[in-house]
Amino acid sequence: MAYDYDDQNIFAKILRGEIPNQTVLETEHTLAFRDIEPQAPTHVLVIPKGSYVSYDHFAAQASDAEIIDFTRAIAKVCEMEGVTLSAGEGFRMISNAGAHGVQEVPHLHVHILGGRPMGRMVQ
Ligand code: IU
Repeated sequence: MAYDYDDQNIFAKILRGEIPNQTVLETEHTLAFRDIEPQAPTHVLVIPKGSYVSYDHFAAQASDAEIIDFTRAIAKVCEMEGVTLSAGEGFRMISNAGAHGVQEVPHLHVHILGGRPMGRMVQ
C-alpha cells in the first residue's frame, strides 16, 4: 500500500530543527513535545522520527526497533508527567488519522492527555 508523506508538514520541520519545540523526551527513534494548544494540564505529542503519516502506516512499515522505542517512549512520557496508573490518576492517548479522524498534521502523533478527567469519547 502506498502512503503519501508530505515532508513539508510542521512536525517534519520540527524534526529537522527548523521550528522550535518544547521537548519532553527524545530517544533514538522518537520525539515527545508539548502541544502548542494544550487541552489539558498534560498534553504531550509523541512522534516517531521516521516519515510515517499515521499509525497504520507506522505499524506496516516501521522496524521492530522503531515500534518498541515509540511504544516505550509513550509510557515514559506518562511516567514523567505523573499520569500513569501506578503513580497518578490516568491519561488518555489518541491518534487521529486522515479525514475521518480529523488529522490536522500528517505525521503520526499520539496525544497524551492527563491531569484532569477527560470526559466521554466520542463526539
Ligand atoms: P491532530 O491530531 O492532527 O488533529 O492534532 C494536531 C495537534 O498538533 C493539535 O493538537 C495542535 O495543537 C498541535 N500543533 C502543535 O503542537 N504545534 C504546531 O505547530 C501545530 C499543531 I500547526
